[in-house]
Amino acid sequence: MIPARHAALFFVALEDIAGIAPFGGGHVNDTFLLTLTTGEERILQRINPEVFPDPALVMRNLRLVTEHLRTGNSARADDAPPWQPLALYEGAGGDTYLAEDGAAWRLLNRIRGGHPRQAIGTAQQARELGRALGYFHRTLASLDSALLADTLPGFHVTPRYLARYDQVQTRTEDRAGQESLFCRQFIEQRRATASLLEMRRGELTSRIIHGDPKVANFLFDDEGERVISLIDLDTVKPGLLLHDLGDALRSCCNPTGETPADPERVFFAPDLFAAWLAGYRSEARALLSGEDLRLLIEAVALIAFELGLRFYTDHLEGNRYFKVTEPGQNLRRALTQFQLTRSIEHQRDKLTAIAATVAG
Ligand code: GN1
Ligand code: MG
Repeated sequence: MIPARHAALFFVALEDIAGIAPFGGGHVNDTFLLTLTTGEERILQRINPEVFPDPALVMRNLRLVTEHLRTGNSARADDAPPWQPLALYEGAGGDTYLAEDGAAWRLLNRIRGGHPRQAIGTAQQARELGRALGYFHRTLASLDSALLADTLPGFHVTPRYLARYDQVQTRTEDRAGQESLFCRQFIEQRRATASLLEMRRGELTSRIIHGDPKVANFLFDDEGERVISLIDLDTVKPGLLLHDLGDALRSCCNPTGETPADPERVFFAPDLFAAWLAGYRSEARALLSGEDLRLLIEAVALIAFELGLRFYTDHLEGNRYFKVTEPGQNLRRALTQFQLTRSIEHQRDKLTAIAATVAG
């Protein structure tokens, strides 16, 4: 991998650079904050080729999507703050990325006054997250999904992750210990549910989805209450709306975040669920079908389970996919998602009743 400073020179002149520093908490790509001598800030990013085998396709999707979000003319609700779209900068020869040894480097705007959160705590914030994803879906519903490539084939196909887990767990030694035992039992008990969304795919709504609408990818304004942007568009591609709703809700309704001090205490908050769903429906009511709504709770539990399975498999494989900063981190991330799955399962009836009321 070339140094970030070297990549930056594809986009800006050396004398215009005041500093470059690692930035953000992404698990997959390498991200840097580039500060110019004018004081302006940009986001410099290297797309991880181990995860995205064809970064050129990622960049093509990104160009189409950012352009559509900028010009798609989709009004936000009257009381919503202006949406701040992501934008790409051109580099040498007008290209939007530097190809380097299978990877791609790109330069994006830093959203002014935008602040990420790792978790949220109030119903108002949950409602804002729901509204923002609803706005995003509604705006991209007018972009022809056939124009977008599938940059990560099989991304939310849970049985595929299960098959990978099955391969890995037979040949790893690192599966002793209480926590690992818990994970293995947890996975076995839910094996049969893994194909739920795949089996029903034909009956569910397909649209352009974000693919990774976790809390940390929404930017809040300076006061921390209103969402002004949605970042990390690498996984935007055609998919099931329920993939996005499942992922957004498993993240939004977990007030302890993805790396709590004690995974045992993780729970799924019904009040945040109700607020999120009301916010989403205020922007995108027409997109969801009755069948989508009927499977909503199962989808949230499934995406939480899927992410736990991905983290645990990566732990067994030696953390090759998700970056870690300390040993055992992917195991703890897995325990967190499994605990969350269990909390959703325990509250199934209550959550179903909430969904029926909000959607009714
Ligand atoms: C990964 O790279 P990052 O942190 O934006 C992952 C998502 C997970 C998320 C969990 C391409 O996203 O699927 O839900 O971590 N992205 C990819 O934090 O695998
Ligand atoms: Mg991501």
